[in-house]
Amino acid sequence: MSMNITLSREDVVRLCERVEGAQTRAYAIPKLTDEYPNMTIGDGYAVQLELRKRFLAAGHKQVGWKAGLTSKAKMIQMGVNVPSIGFLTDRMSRPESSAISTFDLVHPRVECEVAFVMKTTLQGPGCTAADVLAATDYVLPAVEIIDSRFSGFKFDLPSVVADNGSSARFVGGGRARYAEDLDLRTLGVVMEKNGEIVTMGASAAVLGHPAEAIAMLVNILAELGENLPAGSFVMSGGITEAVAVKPGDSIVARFQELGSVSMRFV
Ligand code: 0L1
Ligand code: MG
Repeated sequence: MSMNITLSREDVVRLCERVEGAQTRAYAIPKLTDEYPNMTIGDGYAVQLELRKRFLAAGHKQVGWKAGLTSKAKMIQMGVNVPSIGFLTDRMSRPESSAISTFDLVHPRVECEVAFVMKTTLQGPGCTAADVLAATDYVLPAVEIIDSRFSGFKFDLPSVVADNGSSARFVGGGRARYAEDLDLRTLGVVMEKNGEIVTMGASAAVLGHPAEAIAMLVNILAELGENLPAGSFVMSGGITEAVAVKPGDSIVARFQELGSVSMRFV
């Protein structure tokens, strides 16, 4: 992946302000490459870094990271072929079984993910799934509520990365388990919307093993000059495609061995 930055500092700040406005005031914007067709993935991460700095300066606390676009189903659904990463803050977290407002979201969709909590810091490059498992404290089931801010879901990788990988909200829950007590590759998951099964899959859909997605995330962080600190909460990416939600919908994600995570939208 090329982390080459072609945008000027002024353009990075301009695009960051555009994305920040769309995220905090919940409106759709055209994909950034309409105006900057030569934007690279590195440019996307430069905008994302600027956004992270602004949120942290405003008092948000970073709690971890998310890997995105890590399953074939997601890549096909979104028409991209490389995974992405984004940061997670305390403001995005919602309790299990809570009512989640859609008023401050653009087009929310939900994904079932395995989340990892790290006990030791990981540093790439060259991080492997085995390194990830050795550094993991425990895993737990999670639902990510993604919210691409781009009109008509028209986007490409540089735009998605700049928009922090569509990160919006997340809910961790169920039962925390030690990774060594599970076969993390073959965990089944079923998502129900309003009592009906809408999608299902197995965790191997995420790059063959969810720990592979965390290793990829650590290696992307290394390219950005960062590590994955101990204590981080990290989501490994949707096992199935994302499902749209609207006010009135209730979601239950049932994970084999890990219990379930539920929420409703208002
Ligand atoms: O969490 C993710 O898989 C990132 C998805 C980015 C694109 C989208 O909005 O679906
Ligand atoms: Mg996701």
